[in-house]
Amino acid sequence: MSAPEEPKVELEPSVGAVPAERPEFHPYHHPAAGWGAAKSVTKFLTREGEYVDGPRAIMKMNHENGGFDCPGCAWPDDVKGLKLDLCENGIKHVTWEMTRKRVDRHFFAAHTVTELAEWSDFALEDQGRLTEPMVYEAATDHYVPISWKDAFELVGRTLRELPDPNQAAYYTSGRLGNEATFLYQLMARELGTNNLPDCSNMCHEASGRAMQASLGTGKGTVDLKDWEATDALFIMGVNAASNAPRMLTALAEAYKRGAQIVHINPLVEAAATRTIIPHDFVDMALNKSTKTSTLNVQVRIGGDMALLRGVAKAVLEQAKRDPKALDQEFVDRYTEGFEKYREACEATSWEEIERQAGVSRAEILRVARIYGDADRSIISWCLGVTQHEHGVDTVREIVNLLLLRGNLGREGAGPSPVRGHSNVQGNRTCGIDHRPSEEFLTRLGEVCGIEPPRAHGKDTVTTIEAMHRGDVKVFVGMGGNFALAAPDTPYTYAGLQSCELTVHVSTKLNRSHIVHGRQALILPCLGRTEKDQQRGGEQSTSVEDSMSMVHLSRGMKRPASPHLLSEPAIIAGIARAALPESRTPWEWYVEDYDRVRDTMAKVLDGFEDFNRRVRLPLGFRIKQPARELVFLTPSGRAEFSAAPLPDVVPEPGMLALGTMRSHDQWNTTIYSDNDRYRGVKNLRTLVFMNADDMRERGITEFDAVDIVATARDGSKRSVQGYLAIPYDIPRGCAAGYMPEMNVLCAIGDYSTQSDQPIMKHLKVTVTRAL
Ligand SMILES: Nc1nc2c(c(=O)[nH]1)N[C@H]1C(S)=C(S)[C@@H](COP(=O)(O)OP(=O)(O)OC[C@H]3O[C@@H](n4cnc5c(=O)[nH]c(N)nc54)[C@H](O)[C@@H]3O)O[C@H]1N2
Ligand SMILES: Nc1nc2c(c(=O)[nH]1)N[C@H]1C(S)=C(S)[C@@H](COP(=O)(O)OP(=O)(O)OC[C@H]3O[C@@H](n4cnc5c(=O)[nH]c(N)nc54)[C@H](O)[C@@H]3O)O[C@H]1N2
Ligand SMILES: [Mo]
Repeated sequence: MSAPEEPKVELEPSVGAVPAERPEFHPYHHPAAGWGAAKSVTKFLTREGEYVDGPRAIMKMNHENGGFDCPGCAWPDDVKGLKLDLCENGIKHVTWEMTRKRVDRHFFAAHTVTELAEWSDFALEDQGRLTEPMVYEAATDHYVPISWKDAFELVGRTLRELPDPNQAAYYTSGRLGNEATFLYQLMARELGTNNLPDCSNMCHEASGRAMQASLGTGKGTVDLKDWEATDALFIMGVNAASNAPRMLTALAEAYKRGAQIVHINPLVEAAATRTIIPHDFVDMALNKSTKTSTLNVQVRIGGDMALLRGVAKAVLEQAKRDPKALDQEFVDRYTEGFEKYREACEATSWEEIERQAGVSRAEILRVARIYGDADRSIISWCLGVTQHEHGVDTVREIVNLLLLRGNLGREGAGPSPVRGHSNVQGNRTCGIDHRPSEEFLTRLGEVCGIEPPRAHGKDTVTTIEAMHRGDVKVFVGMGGNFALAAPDTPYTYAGLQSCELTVHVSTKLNRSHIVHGRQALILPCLGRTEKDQQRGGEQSTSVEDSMSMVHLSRGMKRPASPHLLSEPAIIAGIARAALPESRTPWEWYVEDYDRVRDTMAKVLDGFEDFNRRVRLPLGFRIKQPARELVFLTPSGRAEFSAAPLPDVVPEPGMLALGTMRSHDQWNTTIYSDNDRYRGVKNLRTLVFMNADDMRERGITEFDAVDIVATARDGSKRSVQGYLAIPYDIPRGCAAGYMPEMNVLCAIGDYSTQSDQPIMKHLKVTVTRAL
């Protein structure tokens, strides 16, 4: 192998990590977004040296006809089009990708991998954008340059030599565009495996499975127009001001129009108070805030299902006096299993509901009254609902409640999950699924002329377990940061390290490059903000948002390095090397992504006439049969579920701990050690606790504590020296940050319903550090 020539890129010295400062905690009393956000953005842009390019690029973001889709969250673009619907965190994500810093071959020559292993995650990503393919050289413990051709050949050869194609796993993080996604799953299936673990396995798997079972579709049924028409919004388990900031606009507009907005969350997050609408310049100038909540209910961690059951019980009790409380006609006509559900509600006592929800009957009745008074209701949720043992049952309970009053298939009503990564929903739509349907595989096989494997593949957790058994030897990460995002950090590290080959397609240096297999490759790709020039001209890729809108995204910046390849080109390169005899026209597809879309249109439901419709000004919406009251369930009707309530109350002395994001992070990417809306500065190794729980344990503010988590199998995992912060959180509950706390999540503690790691309900003890 000969080392390729060095690419010429603009280099800037790195500023290094932000210096450690004294931790601070001052409860936040300002509205969400507004000037606090503007100030934070300015600071961030200045630090990243993006003063000029940043704002100009941002003007191109999320815009009708051109521009790129925000690589941040999956909240839909404003349907009114050209409004400046930006958010602080979207700006950070874009700027993060467009940084002028570069991590080049000189950087890798200057540091061994062992040395880099000592660096913080912040420091690794802060080196800037990757510039050329690198391969790990064991003899020197350095990453050294490798040509694309040799890199593809290394992956191809290793894959060809595997005795069983199921010994490779192909991970996806939700940023991949639809076209790359389609090629990626095609490659895996042509190679003979359905091992397609993805970030969804840790995120909204429960939502998909629950809605599939209840409604025959894995997706929500509402769009932004419904949000604008609804009478009552129920927002469960989402920190919207940080993680879906553009939802703030929808909440403020709903409030102004007199809609009810109920937040159900153990914490009163910033989105549950008031906001200054970020794009409303008059409001900004006048510092005028709008409320974003009419009721906050601080449910116990894991108590949502009990709370929903209580609301349903109240609706059913009310219906005995007032038949209008129930939409009996809808129930009779469109649903199945109502009587059993009614019995389940009646059989669940108020005492049990109160105990499990951690909310009084009186407060539950207030929620029920709001729900009962509203003609049209939307229930929206995110990880606070899904990352639990009983995540599927809880999402099904959400649907149960909606069905009782016919809140489905009409304007302003329905279930509305808030997805995570900008294209995580599109990834699933376009075939990233370790449990693909027979129907999909048959169509894929027919259209693409391959023989897809039928056996289900591995998800995130089972991939890690298989690495330990030696059953998965090659790991390909298409984006993401598997080492840190997955549960049980040391166990995941050991799994990756036992691989024969780890390959990461990435934009920036991260932990997953440092915790590597016997052989390892870093393959740098174009980001979403960058021009993607192929033989057929400049290319666009399509993405799907939380509300099933598919539209095009086109980068406009010069690539961070001339040696970067697009994700489709990298997949095609690997595929050709691994499948030299393949009849799939890999290179031809990459020349013009319209060709990929033409094939996708034949394989995927709802993608007919894809190339034309995706070019419509706002793209197109994938049809949701459930919205038309067509239910692709075994009974052909929407199915009530009558699951018993789980027991979520911690044993005496224990706390239920939820891991979550701070305001200043993107999953495993940490922008700073601050969490502005929760009033925290310069601190991530913390645990939020109820003041009474602290007192009971003799702990005061900023005391160092040890946290020990007990897994189902009785094994224990711990962190030491975390600082305790008294916070407005129900008794028996605690919270702290991922990914630091992933060391506390046992690999075996995943939901028996969704296979999702239980990241929001760890059983822990917290004691003062000695
Ligand atoms: N800026 C930014 N945006 C992001 C991300 C990011 O890291 N940074 N990540 C993206 C991704 S991949 C995802 S999936 C989403 C995640 O978006 P969120 O779901 O908001 O993510 P978390 O930070 O885990 O916050 C969980 C929320 O649920 C609450 N909660 C915890 N336990 C419970 C419970 O038992 N019941 C209820 N009702 N609430 C509970 C917590 O208090 C918190 O408000 O955001 C996406 N957007
Ligand atoms: N304890 C705990 N753990 C969790 C969670 C939790 O709430 N608690 N949440 C889970 C959830 S919801 C999710 S979604 C996962 C997130 O898991 P991942 O999606 O695996 O992690 P990210 O941190 O989003 O990935 C960041 C990396 O993506 C790469 N990247 C960024 N942009 C691009 C691009 O355009 N192309 C490519 N190829 N690479 C790019 C960069 O190299 C960056 O380092 O974490 C999960 N882990
Ligand atoms: Mo996610």
